[in-house]
Amino acid sequence: MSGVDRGRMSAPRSLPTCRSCGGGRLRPFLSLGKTPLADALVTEDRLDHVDSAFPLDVAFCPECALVQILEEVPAERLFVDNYLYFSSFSDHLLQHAKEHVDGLVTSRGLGPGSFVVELASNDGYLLRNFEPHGVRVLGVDPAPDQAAAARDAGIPTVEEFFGVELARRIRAEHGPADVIIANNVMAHVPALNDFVGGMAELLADDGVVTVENPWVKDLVDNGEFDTIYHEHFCYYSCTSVDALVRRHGMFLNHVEYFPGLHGGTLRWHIGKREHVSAEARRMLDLERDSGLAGFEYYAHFADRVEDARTDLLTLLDQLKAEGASIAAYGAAAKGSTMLNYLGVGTEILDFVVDRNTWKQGKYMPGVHVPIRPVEALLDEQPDYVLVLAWNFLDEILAQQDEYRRRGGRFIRPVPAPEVIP
Ligand code: JHZ
Ligand code: ZN
Repeated sequence: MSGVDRGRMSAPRSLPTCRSCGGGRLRPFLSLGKTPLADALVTEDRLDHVDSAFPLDVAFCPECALVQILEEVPAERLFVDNYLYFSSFSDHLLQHAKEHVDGLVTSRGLGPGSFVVELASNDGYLLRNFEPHGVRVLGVDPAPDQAAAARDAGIPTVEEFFGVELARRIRAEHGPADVIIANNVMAHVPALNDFVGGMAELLADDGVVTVENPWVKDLVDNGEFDTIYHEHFCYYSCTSVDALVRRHGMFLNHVEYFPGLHGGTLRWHIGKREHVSAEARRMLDLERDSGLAGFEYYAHFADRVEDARTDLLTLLDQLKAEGASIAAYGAAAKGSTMLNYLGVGTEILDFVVDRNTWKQGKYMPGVHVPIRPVEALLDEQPDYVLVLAWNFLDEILAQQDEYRRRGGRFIRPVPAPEVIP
């Protein structure tokens, strides 16, 4: 396979300090070698270039329990230059966002006098749900195409990275926020304390911050190693979030769990006044009892990831040996980690399909598998489809009745390789 400058293991180097607590005792537990940037899809004219690859090593902080990667690729390169993720391409996610907004409007009594800020507001997929309620909203997102799409949809959007300085400017212009929403962004932040400090700066004294992110417990328990990539600097638990927000005078007051979202997502409710719910207490206790605040919890993860790689490669090789044709579904960031870590390219996969029109016509980073519209599944009828976006498996299966009726089969890679019956 060509197309990526890959060194299996990264060179030994001095370890950085923890992104949250600043502790100096990070303990690495997994190396995925060097991988290209997961959302840096390759255009046709760049196919004969070598894609830059960066070490992808994961470590645990014994002082605050935060799991984090060691490499820091500049955020501009990740989210301004190479970012084609648009939230609006999943019906499941759109529904989840709508329910989130409806819940907030009811529980917080939001209306025309309220002010809501969303960090990483993407194409406005979530904030647009406030419109019927007359709530004043502001999106913040540094990704240019997504911010433009949101503005086109009528959502005022600040096209900048969020931190204390921007929080002060927003507060000076609009007043304090009654609600701050940060979904799938806290993992993407290199300067974590500046980001959370900004939340504290902007939030009204009686306001609430809701933060959603995949749960590191599910990542480890279900072997979701492909959700590790350079955009994701951190992998959270209630324990690490509690420590983080307390440092900024806020409290983790409540927790909700969505097992079916992105492989297992938590929604943390954070406020300036401490009133910890029984559910938040229960989750913190559960994490303590399961051991995820100790290194031992992660110590054998690398072996399990290596086994998962072997199992999936064995299955794909066996199907190819039988003469089967194989495509993939989802030009997702996690798909890039999966294919590059496995070293699977066009010798195994004919193409990847994706609904996101921005991704179609481009190629997966490193392995250079072409990305086509979803209709290619019916046009070509490959024997098998490897579901790289396994987090949307149910939604994808529901759409692909016809492909399956004609004999096509889906392969789920995570938690263990499985051909869907
Ligand atoms: P998707 C994203 O990760 C981006 P990714 C981000 N880095 C993050 O943190 C996590 O989510 C949480 C397509 N698709 O969202 C759309 C279809 O084609 O799982 C996407 O390109 N048809 C912010 O990129 C891809 O699949 C469909 O029916 O790993 C899914 O990517 C559906 C539902 C999706 O994750
Ligand atoms: Zn720490």
